Amino acid sequence: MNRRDFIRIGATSAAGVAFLGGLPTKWYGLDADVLADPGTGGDRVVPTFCELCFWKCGVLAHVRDGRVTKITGNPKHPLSRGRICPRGAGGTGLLYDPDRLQKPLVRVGQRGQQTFEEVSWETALDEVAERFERIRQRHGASALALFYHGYGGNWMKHLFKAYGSPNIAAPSYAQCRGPRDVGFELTFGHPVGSPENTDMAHSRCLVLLGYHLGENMHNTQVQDFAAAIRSGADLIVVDPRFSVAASKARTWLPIKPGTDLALLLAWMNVIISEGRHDRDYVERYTYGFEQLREHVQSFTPEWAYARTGIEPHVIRDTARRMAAARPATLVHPGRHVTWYGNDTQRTRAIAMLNALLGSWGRRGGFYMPASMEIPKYTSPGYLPPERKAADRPQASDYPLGDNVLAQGLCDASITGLRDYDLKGWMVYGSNLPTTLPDPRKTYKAIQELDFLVSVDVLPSEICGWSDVVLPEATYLERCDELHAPGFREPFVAVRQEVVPPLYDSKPGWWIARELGTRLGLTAFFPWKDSMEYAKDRLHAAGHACDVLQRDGVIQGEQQPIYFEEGVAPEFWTDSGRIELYSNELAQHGFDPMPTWHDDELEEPPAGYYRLLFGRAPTHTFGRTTNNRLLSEVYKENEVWVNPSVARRWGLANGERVHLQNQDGVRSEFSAPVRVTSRIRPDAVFLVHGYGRNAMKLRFAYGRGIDTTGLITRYKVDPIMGGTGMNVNFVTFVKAALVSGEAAS
Ligand SMILES: Nc1nc2c(c(=O)[nH]1)N[C@H]1C(S)=C(S)[C@@H](COP(=O)(O)OP(=O)(O)OC[C@H]3O[C@@H](n4cnc5c(=O)[nH]c(N)nc54)[C@H](O)[C@@H]3O)O[C@H]1N2
Ligand SMILES: Nc1nc2c(c(=O)[nH]1)N[C@H]1C(S)=C(S)[C@@H](COP(=O)(O)OP(=O)(O)OC[C@H]3O[C@@H](n4cnc5c(=O)[nH]c(N)nc54)[C@H](O)[C@@H]3O)O[C@H]1N2
Ligand code: SF4
Ligand SMILES: [Mo]
Repeated sequence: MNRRDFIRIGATSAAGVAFLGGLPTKWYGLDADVLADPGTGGDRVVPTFCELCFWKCGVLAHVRDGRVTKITGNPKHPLSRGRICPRGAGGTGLLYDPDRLQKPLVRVGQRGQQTFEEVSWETALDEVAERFERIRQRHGASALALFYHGYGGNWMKHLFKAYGSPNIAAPSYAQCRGPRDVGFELTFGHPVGSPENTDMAHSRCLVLLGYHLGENMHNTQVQDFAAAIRSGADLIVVDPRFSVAASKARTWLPIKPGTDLALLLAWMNVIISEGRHDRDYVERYTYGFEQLREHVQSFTPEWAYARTGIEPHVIRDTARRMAAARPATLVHPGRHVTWYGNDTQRTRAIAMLNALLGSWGRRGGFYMPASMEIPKYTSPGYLPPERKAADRPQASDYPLGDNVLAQGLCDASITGLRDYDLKGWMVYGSNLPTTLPDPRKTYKAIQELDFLVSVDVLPSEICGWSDVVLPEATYLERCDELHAPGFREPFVAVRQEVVPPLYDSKPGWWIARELGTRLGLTAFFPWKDSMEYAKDRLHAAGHACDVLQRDGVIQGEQQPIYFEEGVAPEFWTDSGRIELYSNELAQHGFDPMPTWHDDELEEPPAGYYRLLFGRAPTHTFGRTTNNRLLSEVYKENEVWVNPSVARRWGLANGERVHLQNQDGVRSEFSAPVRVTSRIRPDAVFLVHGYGRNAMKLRFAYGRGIDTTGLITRYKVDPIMGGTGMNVNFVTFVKAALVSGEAAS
């Protein structure tokens, strides 16, 4: 396979978009048969799982002469089924990235100046352990925080729990999917999880609100989406932007940004007032239907039209189509849902709409995941931490936030904002300056820290600000914790070393164990290496390790996954039923049923446009922007601008602009304008992950615009503490007018 082949997998052009015909829309449907596998040709093939994003697809890494030459999908692995997305195929671009961290680094200049000295692992680990101990002695273990993302983070979590810190946070909660899982738990007593328990392949009607599959490339989701389209599912896509998914839809609803809740309420109004809900299901399983019926009475399609811009007859028509296909109708819960600060209520409305359609637990709706029982490794129990997490102003804030809030830990590192200050951070696989909203605050917090250590594979922004940088081996060079999630079919998968670590990089488990030993936590790390650890767990479950190592995955027996197959309908809510009305929310002073509040949505000031962002199919935000292989296809983001707006500003297609937000913050770098009627005139759109300013990322540096820098405002979800980030407005500054900007 040559360097360009991998991007063609499944690519065809969009069809059936009469009113916007001719717009190029690349579609990665992940069809298995487009690219014939040329075979192993004598290569050594090692099964493992991917880490280019967090879906954890099973892959087969082909090795020749000690080099990984090719990565393909593992046909035996349920999350890939033999296919992978373009990013996964480009994993060698990370393994052989010439900018990789090679040796442990200790800062020599001022923080943020990005000047370091290479040291031995002994020196680096001693330094980290000593600094941690110093902080613990002065302020307690709770003064240390861990931020993490990615599967190797499990080792660091174990280390921090053993050390006794409660301050462990992943931005993939409060900056990503937290509100959705809380909204679904409040309703069904069950989160959606990852992989999502959506039965999309069998849906006869599929509704996507912003969830932009085809650009968002979570493998199995995209495959199931393609399957639904192939089998003629009625697809309704709600997005202010004509996304790739919208290009596949029978109906695209170009909603006014931030008004999805109004649309959802109107859909419920139509379905209930026309008696189209699943009466039997609602009667048997739900709590509060009468209250809901009354509640949605005033939310008519005419009422919603004034908010959403979607015409009443379209709202009625789409509601009727959803009802006609029930229970095989799936209103997808989405994933990155921290948008406007009312996100738990919006996703709860999605959950409730599904409940009215009877789709939870039903084929074509939501299946009930099954998982393989793999006992935990027996190590000493963690002692409860001395203090609560530092992430909230008061313990009673965000009462339903069941994870630690990353932005809250950042605040707690700024003197005087919390009742105790954090003094040291470890950051594993998370690039906080491009991830947490309002990076001005992130930098302030970092400057106030006594100590910051990062564990990374590339010299990202966070590394540039660290005191010690520990170079981790990439996923192709290390073994990790076993993966046995809830899914359609139970399975357990292994990540194993494909090639030995390059340079002086080390796997996360080793780093955690070495630090643990230095911190007096040897009892928590009794295993020799992660393979021994994995074998121990597998044996306890009665599985053979050699089979797992050979195949990459062991499948369990297929179990029933729908109510109609005999799965007992169980809802872990207070009432034991699906809660359309939530007493729990009412007790905490929140709306027991989602309600629209006209005053909550701010309008853009004159001359400003709402800043929206999303994904590109060949990149995982900033994680891959330095990957030369993946950047062959897409090396810089563009500012999507509606033609009417471009005309008003005299912007030509391809002309470079900076964006400047409502607080006067201007993007450090510029990006080309893409004039397109695929975006509403009240918003602009960018792919997130560009505009990197870490100097040692020699490829990504300075390409495109960083969305996070422009997100100086965010709206916190009062229910669970997620940070709604779609609340910033930007205007254009032509690059030609910015002094010092070279024309390019
Ligand atoms: N403005 C804005 N902010 C966002 C989003 C957005 O769309 N716009 N999206 C949000 C979402 S959905 C999420 S999930 C979060 C994610 O944000 P983060 O938690 O920051 O996750 P990543 O961006 O994946 O983290 C990338 C870091 O991990 C490093 N890395 C990559 N592979 C490895 C590895 O194997 N080991 C180690 N140790 N490090 C590795 C990379 O070099 C990089 O420094 O961001 C959120 N923040
Ligand atoms: N290729 C690729 N795939 C990925 C990732 C990646 O980085 N790259 N990241 C993974 C991760 S961590 C996550 S969480 C998911 C995120 O993937 P999603 O959950 O699909 O993404 P979001 O970033 O929330 O949504 C972006 C879409 O929402 C639309 N949108 C913005 N505002 C509104 C609004 O008010 N209403 C509606 N209806 N739509 C709106 C945008 O136009 C855009 O199309 O993707 C995953 N998959
Ligand atoms: S969806 Fe793509 S990048 Fe993510 S794990 Fe799967 S192959 Fe890797
Ligand atoms: Mo995410």
